[in-house]
Amino acid sequence: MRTRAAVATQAGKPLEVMEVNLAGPRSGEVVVEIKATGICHTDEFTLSGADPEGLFPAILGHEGAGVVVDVGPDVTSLKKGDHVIPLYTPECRTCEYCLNPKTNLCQSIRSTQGQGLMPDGTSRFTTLDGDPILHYMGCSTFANHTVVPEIALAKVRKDAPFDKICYIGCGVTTGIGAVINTAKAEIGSRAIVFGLGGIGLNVIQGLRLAGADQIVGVDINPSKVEMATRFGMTDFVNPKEVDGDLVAYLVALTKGGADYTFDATGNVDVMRTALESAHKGWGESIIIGVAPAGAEISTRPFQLVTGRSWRGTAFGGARGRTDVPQIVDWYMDGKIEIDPMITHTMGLDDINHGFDLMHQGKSIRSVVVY
Ligand code: NAD
Ligand code: DAO
Ligand code: ZN
Repeated sequence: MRTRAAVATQAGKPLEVMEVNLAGPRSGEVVVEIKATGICHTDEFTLSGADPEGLFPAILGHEGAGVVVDVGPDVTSLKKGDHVIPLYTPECRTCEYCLNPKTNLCQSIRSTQGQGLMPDGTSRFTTLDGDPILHYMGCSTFANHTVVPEIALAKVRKDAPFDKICYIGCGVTTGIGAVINTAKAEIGSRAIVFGLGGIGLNVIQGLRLAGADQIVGVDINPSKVEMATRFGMTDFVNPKEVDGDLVAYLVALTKGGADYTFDATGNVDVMRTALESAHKGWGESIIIGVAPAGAEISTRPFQLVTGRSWRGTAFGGARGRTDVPQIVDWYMDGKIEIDPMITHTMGLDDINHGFDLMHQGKSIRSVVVY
């Protein structure tokens, strides 16, 4: 079939909206009509050329929601008409990783996904001239129709709006999951969240959901304060306005350091501040941000000797087919909010404007509606 897609032809160039060919599903694959997709910082990271694993030409996008329109042989858990959210972290439920409760990093299709290919090692997308176009993170939601392995699709309820629940495909789950699954924050915790963008705001609402007593937000952009306060931030710190040592300031503000700190900036200097502002003896610092290629983190080992620990999380530690439908329920039941974070909506033809808004720091999430 033919479909419309925004193609990343090369690093550093705007996406090109064009018609492409999409081949039918092979064994274990599903064709999804994407109804809406968020534009995430990680798409920008890859498009900019900063992602060492970025491949071109490719159809980016990994934060979508849509409807199953066709299934290939051997697909058993999905049928035409099902509503789904594609998962860049699949859940096969049979690999060594899926069987270990300590991780959500299913590895069953990891190598081909990383090469921009379906599990059989080929791509379903080609240009109208027949040249291959690569998939991205197993999702490619910047296409109106895409092919996704069955194990990388969460089936969700049909009354949930696509233009909001697409955000659960990355930002919402990553932020809330970092609190619930990775930190397992307890009621009454004190926490510090560095970076109040699309991920950090969801860490904040995750902390509110978990019953944290103090939620300190740290950002160099004070325009983030209003939204973060709405989602549960109790204290705001702009590092540019702190005289002296930021760690000492944050430790004093949290009465000895935070039980949990979260980096949602991707800046390695911020990651160090986050680790060192965690409480002596038990504070945990969770890295969510993806740092530039080749960047390294450092601290004095004595920070760890004295009981702080450094951890990381991908997709909020969520097992997508199991956890994502539950997060959609939380949204539909009013337990979490999404709507205020969708600050801009546009058609596929205007997708590059969504990237511009992100560069300018004017959006939390832009959503493309097909
Ligand atoms: P964003 O650009 O919307 O937000 C980043 C925020 O950090 C902004 O508000 C910015 O002002 C703030 N910031 C920048 N430098 C700062 C500094 N020195 N001190 C304090 N605040 C600072 O980005 P986002 O979409 O929220 O993504 C955040 C990070 O999370 C990115 O690195 C992204 O790639 C990563 N991410 C990780 C996962 C995962 O599974 N681990 C998933 C999605 C995104
Ligand atoms: O299993 O080796 C692996 C990689 C899993 C990918 C996890 C990616 C999480 C961070 C990227 C940001 C996603 C938007
Ligand atoms: Zn698995």
